Amino acid sequence: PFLENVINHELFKTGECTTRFIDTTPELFNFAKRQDRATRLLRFIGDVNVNCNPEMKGRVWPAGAPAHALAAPLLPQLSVAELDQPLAPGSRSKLLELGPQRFASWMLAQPQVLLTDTTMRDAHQSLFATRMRTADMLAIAPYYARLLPNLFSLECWGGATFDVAMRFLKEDPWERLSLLREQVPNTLFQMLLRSSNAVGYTNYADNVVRYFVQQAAKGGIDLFRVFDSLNWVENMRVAIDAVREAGALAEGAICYSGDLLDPKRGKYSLKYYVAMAKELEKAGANIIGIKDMAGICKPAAARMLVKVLKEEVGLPIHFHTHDTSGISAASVLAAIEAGCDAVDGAMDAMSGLTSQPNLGSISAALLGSERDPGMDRSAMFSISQYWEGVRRYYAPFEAEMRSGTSDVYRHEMPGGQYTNLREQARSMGLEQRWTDVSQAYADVNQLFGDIVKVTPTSKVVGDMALFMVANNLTPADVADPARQVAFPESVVSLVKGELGFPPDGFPPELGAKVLQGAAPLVGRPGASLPPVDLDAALVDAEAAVGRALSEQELASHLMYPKVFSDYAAHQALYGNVSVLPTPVFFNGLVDGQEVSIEIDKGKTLIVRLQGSTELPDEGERKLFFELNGQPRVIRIRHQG
Ligand code: 3PY
Ligand code: ZN
Repeated sequence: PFLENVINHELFKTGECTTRFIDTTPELFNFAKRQDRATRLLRFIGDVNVNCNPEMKGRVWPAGAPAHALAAPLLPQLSVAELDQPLAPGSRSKLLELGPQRFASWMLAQPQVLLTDTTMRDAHQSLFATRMRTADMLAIAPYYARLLPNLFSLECWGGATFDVAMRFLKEDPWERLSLLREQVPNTLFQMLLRSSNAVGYTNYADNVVRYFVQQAAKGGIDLFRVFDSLNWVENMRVAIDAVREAGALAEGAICYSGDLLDPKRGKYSLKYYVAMAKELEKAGANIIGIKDMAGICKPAAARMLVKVLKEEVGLPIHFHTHDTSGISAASVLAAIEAGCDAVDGAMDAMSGLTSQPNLGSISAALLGSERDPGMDRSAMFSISQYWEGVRRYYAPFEAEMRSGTSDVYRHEMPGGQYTNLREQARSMGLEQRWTDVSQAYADVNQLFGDIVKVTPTSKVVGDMALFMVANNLTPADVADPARQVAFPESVVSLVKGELGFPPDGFPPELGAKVLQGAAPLVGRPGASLPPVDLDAALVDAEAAVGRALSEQELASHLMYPKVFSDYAAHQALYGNVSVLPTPVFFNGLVDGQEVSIEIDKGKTLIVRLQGSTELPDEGERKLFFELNGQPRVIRIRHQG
């Protein structure tokens, strides 16, 4: 601190100070007192109590579910001795033994269907806006490792979780990955990667995508589900190559669109899907994923698609869907009957609605069949009971959706987008016009030429739909060449080709109207983006956050520079808030409440809030805590 004061002193900076500088400048000895970890956490809790966690503003707890009265989620009953037992080898052990190629052959040779649990990624992304915190995953992780060693994979990273962890939960996605990895060394970890958009919404330079994949593989990801938001394989190659180079499993995913059973939707035909699967196989994929992000792959379509893909490509097939319609388990079972090698689902309490279908019920339904996954169903149920408790913590983030909706076949919104778009509509005062918004979404899809809708293209379709409803524009108005329309920026970017192009391009009339004479890009966007100078980016990022950064943190900066520096500033002020129990993180403490917080292995703080001054005293409130039995007063400025 002394040296810092010297270097930062105005006189020192002018270079005109003499040897008497230290003697005549007493303020050099004024050291800003660095607050210890406990004090910083108390400050955070105090801030939440006085000013509310910004994440909770405008959110309400359902009646009868007060945040502070929630019981802790129930962990499965295992003794310490049982938890100390050596772990049975699992799918990851198999991958390490065989390597990716032979592992894919091993998958093909399994008579039983292999199961992926999406609870820690897609399920909460789709049910409660991706808000699940690391602490809630970490507590159950050792039980997965012990109780379900024959699970195929845990989808626990990527997609929207990367951004949301830093932006809203103020935690480090890399730390989440490494802590989970420590607890679950035997099961494959799976992530969702948006090809050239990595875990963002924009096209990154090729070397940034490569760098991100390298870091993710080093950090513990074994299986990368790679997709492109326009199903353009050309745009997926850099990511697939990087995954292969890292020695991980590359799952090349086909985003299911249209309706195989509807002759009027001829664009997304069996021929289309087979051609794409073959391209992915040639591009180096180890597994073919069918990614039904909206949950519109009907049972007969799933059966037909899996059967044909199994005949036409030599790779294992992995089916993913969403239960928005309420009947997606039928599609999963049909896919399994047709020979699908692996399928996704979520644990009971985190399944259904816009999430994945119910893994426990799928397992039960297969009992006695030759595809029986052989899961310990009572273990699955005990893990699900834990998730039931966790889900209550996040009640204010859940959408007002109580049943499946067949309307999904009309609007085709991805499960992960549905609740978000509904909330966006609400925040724009359009909650009463949800039917108009979802109809506009379907109309925009047609205006754009019936495109694949998945992050990030789905976001553009959503932006345009909201724009049309807010401005009372009909599809005919938008298409009318004589009518001026100030298209949202994301639409201009899409039509320009900044996310790539659909195989048949965008409709030329739309291009002419949106681009107004500007030329679209030629080729894939990554080909014309110059590589990022990673050394220079590190210097910039370190300057922005004022400390040295790890390689992983550089990857965070490359994905989301502003989100990352805001997160780093929060961390500098409050420390690592991911150690707080979820109810405390979101809601603070009530008077008399006591919690224990493990800030490090074996180092636990016992925090009790005794009370606080009611009225802001000169703009501040005082909170009286007890920290490990010692009184502590924290003053928090009231933000009004
Ligand atoms: C994501 O990209 O986050 C998705 O879940 C797409 O379905
Ligand atoms: Zn999904």
